[in-house]
Amino acid sequence: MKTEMGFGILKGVLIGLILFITLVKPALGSTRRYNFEIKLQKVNRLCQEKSIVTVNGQFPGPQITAVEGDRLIITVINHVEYNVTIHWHGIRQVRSAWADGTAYITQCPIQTGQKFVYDFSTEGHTGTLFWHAHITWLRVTLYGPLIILPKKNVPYPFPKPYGEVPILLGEWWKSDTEASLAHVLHTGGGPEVSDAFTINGLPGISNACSDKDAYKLRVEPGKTYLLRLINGALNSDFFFGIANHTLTVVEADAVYTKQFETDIIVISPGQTTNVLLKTKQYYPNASFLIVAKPHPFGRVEFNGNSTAGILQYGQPKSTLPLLSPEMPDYFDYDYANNYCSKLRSLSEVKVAKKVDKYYFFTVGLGVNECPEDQTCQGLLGGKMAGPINNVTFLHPKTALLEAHYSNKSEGVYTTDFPENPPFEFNYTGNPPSNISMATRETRLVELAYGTSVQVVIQGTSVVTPETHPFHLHGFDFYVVGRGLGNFDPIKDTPMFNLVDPSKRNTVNMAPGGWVAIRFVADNPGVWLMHCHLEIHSSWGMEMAWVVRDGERQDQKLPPPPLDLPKC
Ligand SMILES: *[C@@H]1O[C@H](CO)[C@@H](O)[C@H](O)[C@H]1NC(C)=O
Ligand SMILES: *[C@@H]1O[C@H](CO)[C@@H](O)[C@H](O)[C@H]1NC(C)=O
Ligand SMILES: *[C@@H]1O[C@H](CO)[C@@H](O)[C@H](O)[C@H]1NC(C)=O
Ligand SMILES: *[C@@H]1O[C@H](CO)[C@@H](O)[C@H](O)[C@H]1NC(C)=O
Ligand SMILES: *[C@@H]1O[C@H](CO)[C@@H](O)[C@H](O)[C@H]1NC(C)=O
Ligand SMILES: *[C@@H]1O[C@H](CO)[C@@H](O)[C@H](O)[C@H]1NC(C)=O
Ligand SMILES: *[C@@H]1O[C@H](CO)[C@@H](O)[C@H](O)[C@H]1NC(C)=O
Ligand SMILES: [Cu+2]
Repeated sequence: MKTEMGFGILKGVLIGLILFITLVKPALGSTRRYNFEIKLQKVNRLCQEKSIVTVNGQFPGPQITAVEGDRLIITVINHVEYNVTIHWHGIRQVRSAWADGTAYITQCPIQTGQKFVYDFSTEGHTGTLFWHAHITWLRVTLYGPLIILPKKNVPYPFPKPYGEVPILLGEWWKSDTEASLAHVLHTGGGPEVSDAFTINGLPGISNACSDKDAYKLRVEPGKTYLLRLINGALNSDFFFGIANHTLTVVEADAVYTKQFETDIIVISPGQTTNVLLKTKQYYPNASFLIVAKPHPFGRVEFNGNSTAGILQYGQPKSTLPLLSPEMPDYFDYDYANNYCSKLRSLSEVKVAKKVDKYYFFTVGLGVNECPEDQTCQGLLGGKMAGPINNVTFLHPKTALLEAHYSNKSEGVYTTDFPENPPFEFNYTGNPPSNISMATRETRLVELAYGTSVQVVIQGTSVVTPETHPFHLHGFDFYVVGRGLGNFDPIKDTPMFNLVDPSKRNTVNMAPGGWVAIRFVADNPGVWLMHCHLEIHSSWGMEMAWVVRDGERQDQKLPPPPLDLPKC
């Protein structure tokens, strides 16, 4: 009797213990390994065969899929003549800054014949992200989805979709983008443009040589699909819509949003957006175009041609009429700005009310000096530039993170990046205003661990007002405010949304507008912040934050991996 009771108690304790362990112990993710062989591959687009740089011969590149908490170990082996790094866009790399993949910021590039193992955790992320090359313009073909599914038994905040589909928007260039970049940086003039935009690597029906050139999404009636949109284009924002279908936005940059319906979404380079697509209850007697229409970052005609795929119910019937969605005008910045204003976090969030450091960054076009032995094609006889507070970023010859870690910053970088522009002017007044030569230097901001930071990014109309999708490495930030014209701290600060602002890694502003972001610098490392329009970042529209170690052991940057490439 007594022993039986003893056993009963023991059993109870055991069950309790097991329950305790399963409930309290964080579920350890599994380890997923991928091999990325960087190699050339011949592909046919726009009626032309071209050799492109790919991962494993695939274009777009392979999808990485993980469950939140999984550890990813990705071995990148470089078989091409170019230097390569791969960035895991949107992964915060908490205490794993060495794996961020930003050339000359967190690592020296992986040179021809070398390999490097990226090793990082997906803890704290769910949703749609992507990976891409982070050196020169190689990301034109080196990009692919990075999908992180919720942990087991954690549902989406919407009914489980019938299907999930990645939709990558990109560019197709007939010319060699590396040569084109070298040329534009040498002459200092304006950039060339791509020949077509793409959906999942395909230029679409309006640019097609054959049936195979357009992306087709085959769907069943009466179902809900989750479309995972990724803007991997070098230099274009997009409007995106599907004829006769309304989309429900549920996530942006791998953070759930308050859901809202829209016919057309707006997506900038570096951004991702998840939408639900409800298909019709019947097989409609039509095919529907899936359209990505470019939305230029400046008020000049770039490549204005949309790309279109097809949403197809059941089996294709060649006689079906093709329906087009109604798209905003090419230059409709109001539509884009209103769309961005609608994004809100799903639930209430705790934005730091206390700000330790305020920064005001003017971003826009400018000019760098022309070397003496050369004539340049930019304004004032100089080279076109993209200064932030009159400083254009100069990539160092060695990795900043290594210099920081080994206390050897001298001669590599300084920590006096200006907190404000050199002087006040009417930033968004009638252009051209205040054009002057900007410097080209490696200046950073150094932050103590845990600093609460606010940055107002003020677009200027110097030369001409343009949009700038700003991406921050190492952190997500809250978009607490946005507006048109000049930021006014007295008038605008009280209007900030500290209740349910969207949290993301890339934010865009209207031409001649501003955005205010907040983040807490609780991740040690060196983190690039830059415009995700490749031409602007190549023109130096970049800066970096050095975040020092905290006091505690788990607030310190671990030593570099042994196989970290050397410069
Ligand atoms: C598509 O939308 C147009 C315009 O609203 C409408 O006339 C047409 O009937 C719709 N077609 C289908 C198949 O839903
Ligand atoms: C749009 O496409 C047409 C046909 O392919 C092409 O001739 C034209 O140059 C393209 N427009 C732009 C702005 O690239
Ligand atoms: C860099 O300096 C800090 C503070 O003086 C020191 O704790 C650390 O060990 C140094 N790191 C290296 C790699 O020398
Ligand atoms: C700045 O320029 C704009 C456009 O010319 C003008 O509307 C605005 O009044 C100016 N603001 C100030 C403070 O001068
Ligand atoms: C820029 O604006 C400031 C303030 O309005 C003015 O003092 C300065 O002369 C301007 N510089 C140029 C190059 O226009
Ligand atoms: C920007 O920097 C350059 C070089 O130091 C300087 O000549 C110029 O006056 C600066 N421009 C402004 C607007 O401060
Ligand atoms: C590749 O990177 C190394 C190390 O930074 C550098 O010395 C070399 O010039 C680079 N090669 C090219 C083609 O850019
Ligand atoms: Cu920009």
